[in-house]
Amino acid sequence: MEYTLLIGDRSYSSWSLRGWLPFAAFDIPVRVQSNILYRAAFADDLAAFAPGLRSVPALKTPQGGLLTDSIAIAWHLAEAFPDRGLLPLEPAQRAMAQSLIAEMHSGFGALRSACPMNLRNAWAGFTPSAAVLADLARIEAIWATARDRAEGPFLFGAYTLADVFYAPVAMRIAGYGLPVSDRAQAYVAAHLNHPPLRQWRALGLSDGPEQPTYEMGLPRLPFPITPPEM
Ligand SMILES: N[C@@H](CCC(=O)N[C@@H](CS)C(=O)NCC(=O)O)C(=O)O
Repeated sequence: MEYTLLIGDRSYSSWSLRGWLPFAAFDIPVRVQSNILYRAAFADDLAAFAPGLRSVPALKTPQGGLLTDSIAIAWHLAEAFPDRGLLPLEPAQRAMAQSLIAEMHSGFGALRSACPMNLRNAWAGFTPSAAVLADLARIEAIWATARDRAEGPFLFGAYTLADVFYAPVAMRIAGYGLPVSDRAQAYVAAHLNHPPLRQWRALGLSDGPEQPTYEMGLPRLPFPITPPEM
């Protein structure tokens, strides 16, 4: 028995990315079932995975459990694999990581709605609203607090679930050219260089057609992942 994870289009589904990254980053075996958002059959595919399911990601555990939300998947895996570093061990750092994850999961609505994650291409000329800038200011502040003690490129030095939850934020900053400090840009670059993230992006390019709903009506730029993908 193994985990089975249901996801949406890798290029667009930021919550699916948060569901999948822990498996790739912490070397936990998983069988992935991918789906295409907004197709007529999407609801049927969700129902076939679990009756009444309304969104991705969703995870079936080897013990027959069902988790229907990215944060539940994160907490489950942190409990199930306590020795793999999914959360910092030091109690104050661990509490901060849990808080950062929860704040991401429940917040930053202005950034999320104005800048949908799109890993197919970047956009030129995006002008962030005051609300988006306020979200970015808060994100920069909490990243800086975490990174003050970090020895390594990620929020708590080594990669943890906190980075999993902010990976799509980093992709938005990269893809929309959002204005952040050099320090925050260095953290964004750590995500752009993270092999699981690069693998996810590469797989997403052949997931399905471009989704018109993510068209921003702005000039397109190549997505800023360099050097060339694996
Ligand atoms: N709070 C949920 C959000 C999941 C979510 O909104 N997923 C989107 C894709 S990124 C979805 O499945 N949408 C289905 C739809 O809009 O029909 C989580 O953290 O897992």
